[in-house]
Formats: sequence, C-alpha cells, structure tokens
Amino acid sequence: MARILIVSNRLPVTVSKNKDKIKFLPSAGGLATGMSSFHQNYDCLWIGWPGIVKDRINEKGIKEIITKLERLNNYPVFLSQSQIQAYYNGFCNKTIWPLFHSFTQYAVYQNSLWDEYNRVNRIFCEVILNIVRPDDIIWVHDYQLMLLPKMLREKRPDLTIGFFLHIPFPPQEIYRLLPWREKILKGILGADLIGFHTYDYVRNFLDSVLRLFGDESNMGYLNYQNRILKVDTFPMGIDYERFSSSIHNPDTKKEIKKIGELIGEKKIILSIDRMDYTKGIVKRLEAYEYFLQKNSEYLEKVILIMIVVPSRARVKQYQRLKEQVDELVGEINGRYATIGWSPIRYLFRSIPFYELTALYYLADVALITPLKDGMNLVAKEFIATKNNGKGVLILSEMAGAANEMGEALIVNPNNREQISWSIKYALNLSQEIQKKRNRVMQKRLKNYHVRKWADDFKESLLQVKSMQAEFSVKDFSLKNRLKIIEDYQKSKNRLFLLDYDGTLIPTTYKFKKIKPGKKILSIIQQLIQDKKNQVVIVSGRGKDILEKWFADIDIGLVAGHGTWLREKIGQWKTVKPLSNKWKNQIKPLLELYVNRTPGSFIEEKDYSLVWHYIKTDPSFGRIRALELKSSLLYLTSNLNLEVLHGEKVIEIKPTGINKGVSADYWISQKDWDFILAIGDDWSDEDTFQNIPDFAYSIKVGKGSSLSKYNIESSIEVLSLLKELMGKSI
Ligand code: GDG
Repeated sequence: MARILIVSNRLPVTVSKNKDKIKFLPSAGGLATGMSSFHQNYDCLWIGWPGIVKDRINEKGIKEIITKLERLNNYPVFLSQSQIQAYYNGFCNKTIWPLFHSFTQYAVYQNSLWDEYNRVNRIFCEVILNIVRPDDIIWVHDYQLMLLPKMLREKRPDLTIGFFLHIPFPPQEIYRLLPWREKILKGILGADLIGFHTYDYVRNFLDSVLRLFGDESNMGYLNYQNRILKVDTFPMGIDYERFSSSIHNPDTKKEIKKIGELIGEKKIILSIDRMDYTKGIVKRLEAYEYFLQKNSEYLEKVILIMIVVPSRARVKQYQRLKEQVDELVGEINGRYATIGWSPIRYLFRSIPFYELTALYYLADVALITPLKDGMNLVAKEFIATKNNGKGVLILSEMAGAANEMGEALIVNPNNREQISWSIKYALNLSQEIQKKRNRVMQKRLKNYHVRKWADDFKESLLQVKSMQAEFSVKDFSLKNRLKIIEDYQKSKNRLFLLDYDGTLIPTTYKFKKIKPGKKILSIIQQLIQDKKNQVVIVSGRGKDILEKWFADIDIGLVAGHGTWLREKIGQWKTVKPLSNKWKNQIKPLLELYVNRTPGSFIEEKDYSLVWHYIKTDPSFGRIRALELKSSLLYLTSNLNLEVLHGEKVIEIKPTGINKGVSADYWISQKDWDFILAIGDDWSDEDTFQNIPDFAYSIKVGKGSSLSKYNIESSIEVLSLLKELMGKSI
C-alpha cells in the first residue's frame, strides 16, 4: 500500500519545553483533530513544524524530539523564531488569512513577509525531497504551504501531490488584490488534485485561474501546462463516533453532572471559537444583548457559555479584538447581571475534551455565527454529540458547514434581529422537531465521516494520476520516427486522416480563411501520387469551402466535424440521414445569449449551430457558456441532439456525428495496414479514440491527448509527411 505523507504547518503533536524538560501534547484545531484519525488508520508520515522554535533547543534536544516524533509517525520541520514571526505570524496570518476571509482591510502586503513565506515553503520542500519514496502520496494542507506543490513538482515531476485548502478561497475580485497572486496560484496548481470545502470556493479558484491565466476548466478538470489536474469539493467531516460516544466517558459524565448542578434549570446557549475576527464574536454578543433587551422574560433563565480559545496573540488585530470582546462581555454582564446570575459565562482559554463534549451535550442551543469560515467543525461536533437528539444549532450562512446542515437555523451573522429571533425560536422549539432535524443531520455526518472524506480525497487523487497516464504528452522521439517510416515503407494500404486548421495550417491562422498554400497542396499531391495512399482531410469547416479549396485534388474530405463526407470530387453525402428542423427551436435561445453576452456570435453550419465566445470577456463568457449549456441540455433532451463544449464554443448537432464516426467510415472501406491520424484539438480526440491499436496518432502541440505521440507544430507535420515520402519514393 502506498505511504501517505501528510504535510501541514503544524504537527498533530505540539512540543514544548519547561525548564529542561521537553513535553509532547496533542495539538488543537480543526485540521489536527480531523486528520488524526486518518493518520492512525493508514501508513502515514505527518510532516510539519512541532510548535517549538529551534532557537530554544540544543542538538541533544533536537535528537530527542526527532526520536520521539518518529515513534508517532511524525517528522519535524524545524523553524526559527524569526521565521515563524515573518512566515506564520506575518504572511500567513496578516496577509493570507484576512484576504482569504474577505477582510481586505486587515491584509498587509509586505515583501519581506512574502520572501520568508517562500523560504519556509522551500524548507518544507527540501525536507520532503529527502524522505519521499517514489510511490508515496503527498497530501499538502492549507494556506501556509500554497507554494509547496509547485516546488515539489519542479524537482520531481512524477510525484503524486494533493492539496487541500481548509479556509475559503475568496472571489476573484478579492484574490486579485494580492500582489503575488500569480505565484500563489501557480504554487497550488503544482498539485494533481486541489480540494476545497465548498463549491463556492472551487468556483472562486477556477475563476481566478481563468482570469489570470486564461485556462478554462471542464467539469473541474484543468489542462494546465500539459498536465491534467482536478479541482473538486470535499466537505470535511468529523470523527463521528468520537463525539457520539463521548458521553459514555466517565470524565465527561462527571463533568455533565457538575455543570448540570451549577447551571440548574437555566437554558444553555453555547459558543466555541478561537479568538478571531472572522468568527463574528462581537456581532454575536451584540445580537445576544439585543435578545435580552427584547425578551426580558428570559433574564435569569438563559446563560451564554462562551469559550474563546486564545489565538495569534502577537498580531495587532487579535489583541484589539480581545480587548473589544472583554469590554463587551463586561458591559453586558454589568448591565443585566443579578446577584445570582450573569448572562454570559466567558472563558478565555482552551478546555479539555471531556469538558468540551459535556458542554456540547448539555447545551440547549449552539450559537455559531462566524462572519466567514471555511467549514466550522464545531457545528458538526455539537450535532454529533447530541445522541439523545435534543438541542438546536443556530449556524451562520457564512460557514462552509451551512451547505450540509440545512436543518439547522441558518442565520446572517450581521443580522442581530434574525439571530435574536432564532434564539427565541430555538428555545421554544418542541423536542420532537429538534430530534427530527438532528437525526437527519446526524445521519449525514455519520456517512460523511472524516475517514470517508480523506479516503475520497485519496481515491480521487489516484484517479487523476491514472487519467494523466492515459492523456500524457508522449514525445515523438527519433526512434519512434524511424519506426513509423519503416512501417510506412512496409505497408501497402495506407490511410491518412489529417485535420486541417492547426494541423496542416499553423495554429496562428486557425479559424481565419486560410486556403491551403502551394506547399501543402504539393505535399498532398505527392502523397496521392502513390496509389497505396488514401488521404482524407478531416475538418470542422463547412463542405462548400473545402470543396472550393480541394476541387482539383482527388482526396477524401470530411466537413463539419464529421457531418459530411466526400469520397469523389463534387459528391458529398452525410454519414447518416440528418434533419435540420430542430434549428428553429434552438436558434432563439442562442440569439438571446448573443444579446446578453457582448462579443459572442452564432455560426450556422449545414447541420449544426455554434455559439462562439472567443471574443468575450473570458470569465463572463465562461459563466454564460455554462448557463447556456445547462439550458441547452434541458431543451435538447428529447431532440436527439448533442451539446458539445469545445474551445470557446458551444456546438449543437445531431447525436452520433463527430470526427470519430467519420474515421470509422474510412477505416471500414479497406483492409489498411498503415493508418496515420493527425490533429490538434478536442474534436480530433474522437478520431484518436476510434482508430485501431496499430494505427499511429499524433497530436500537434503539447496538450494532453489520447494520441500516441505529440509533435510541436504544423511545420513538423509537413516535414514528417515529406520524410515518409522521401523514404518511399
Ligand atoms: C480551520 C478552518 C475548518 C476548539 N476549541 C477547543 C477545541 N476545539 C476544537 C474543536 C474543533 C476545532 O478545534 C476547531 O475547528 P474549526 O473548524 O471550528 O476551526 P479552525 O481551527 O479555525 O480550522 C475551519 C477547519 O480548518 C477544518 O478544515 O473547518 O473553517 O478555519 O475540532 O473541537 N478542542 C478542545 N478544547 C477547546 O477549547 N479540546
């Protein structure tokens, strides 16, 4: 079984030093908790910073740490105090974190921080290169290591690399504010599989790729620098049983009893977050105060237990936030408290697991209202712990988790009236409805367990790898060239299936009205002088123009991507009987899209309609193309039509018409012992797919293809054809 290298900024074990004693404790946080169960179930090695700066340890200490961590399948990357300061507290948390959570006002752009971010990613890269084995799967996590996939790919193109972002990927108009936007995007694109929690983040990411590099995706697949990679949604789950069975733990039981006695009959509203401006703590407190103000009957009857875990205390915004939260809690408690009751119990520290689960279990309501959150595991853990089914989750629509937890009360974290109303509603919701809703969410959480999440990611990564092998760029080496010439010479019945634009004519002239020049015509003439050769030009162009250009040359022609065939000069036929009646039904929709999309236009062919968007704004054009495609799929479902999404075109044509079908036709005409198919774009893939195994197929250009070989350009195509004849004449 392949070994999995999990790479993240922090290890799941935190090393600290007390006087001279080195201590090892589990790390907190979503990533560490989530991945830990996966780590234990596979042959994994976890690589990351152990949480102690190397300035604080001597050689002996380093050895001790390495030995102990090795036993836990952990591998440390040592960083210095100044590196942590500039890379982690600096670039990660002052630039990327605020920007990616759309807090643009907090983002700082400083070259020195960026430089250190590069350096630390490079250190991780070197550590990995020293220990990686060829079959390993590398799974890089989160925003601290976005340059790492590319760094690894450059050194070892063969590696299997996945990348998962645990925080949101912002809309492109925000992402583009980043001065190093191209470099970071390229860094991530070094991976084979790129995962996000929600479809919104996937879309934002692909939008940025399109805007900045012009690369369009197809169903989440990108053909980036001749490598197919996939971008997809993997909503992270939790270790369900760990929470659902937690109340059987004696410590948790004791804690439930203790807190229960302390709180008495009062209803508990619970919130748990790191001290972070993205978590909406201030807005939540304001909404809670509003609730108390408007619903005085609840005074002394409810209590908000607010656990806030200290975080990033060295960053200015976090210090200010802490002051603000302290003040607000003080104010609210001061205003509403009575001798025996305060409305808020505020703990600014982390609590042990048994206390956490006791609180989850006891809370009547969980109030989780981040302003922006990649996923939010607390919401899921709260529901999982409720094994008696009682409790209500109030969840912000800005948390990724809201996509999967529609049975919760979903709120806008900025709308205090709505939050206040939801608290009241939650406190009065019948237990029957609470249970019904929670059971649905529990079933979902149980199914999409964190292990399933990780397995899915791993499987998907391996699938992309095998797809790459199928579609890889194969170099047309001298040895292969000589072999094709040798086979040509030995053969007696030869079929040439040659695409026109981009194959015989250079790509630069593609789609312009370029008739074949003397050179091309002469090569074709020479080819057909040899009676053993049958030449067919297989084009997407209309039959009239092809007939005009090749009126005097007795070659086979295929027009309209396989719609029309010419076996003899002037005699055209369709591969099968075709109808045109459908055009009247489809054309108005295309016209609507032309009006709505500046720069787009319709091309009408004999048996197909094409909507071109090459001249539109790339991002807008793509969005419109996807919209059009989905409307077309609906409209054409009963019409025996096919909707093809090609390079900046959407083409609608009768089903079963493509270059591959026309290739079948020619192939069935004779017992060929030599077939050569050459083409340059998506439509030629159908030809490559349909030709027999012994046939030669060549893609012009470096893109991935089903073809056997790739060659540089149409110039090389012409010289190959000449070379073949040079040897045979
Ligand atoms: C990032 C993204 C995404 C919290 N306080 C205590 C405690 N915790 C545990 C919780 C939970 C985890 O920490 C927090 O996870 P979140 O998902 O809420 O948030 P982040 O740490 O910011 O994580 C986030 C996540 O990555 C995963 O992809 O969901 O959006 O920001 O597991 O239980 N655990 C204990 N005591 C505490 O006081 N024992």
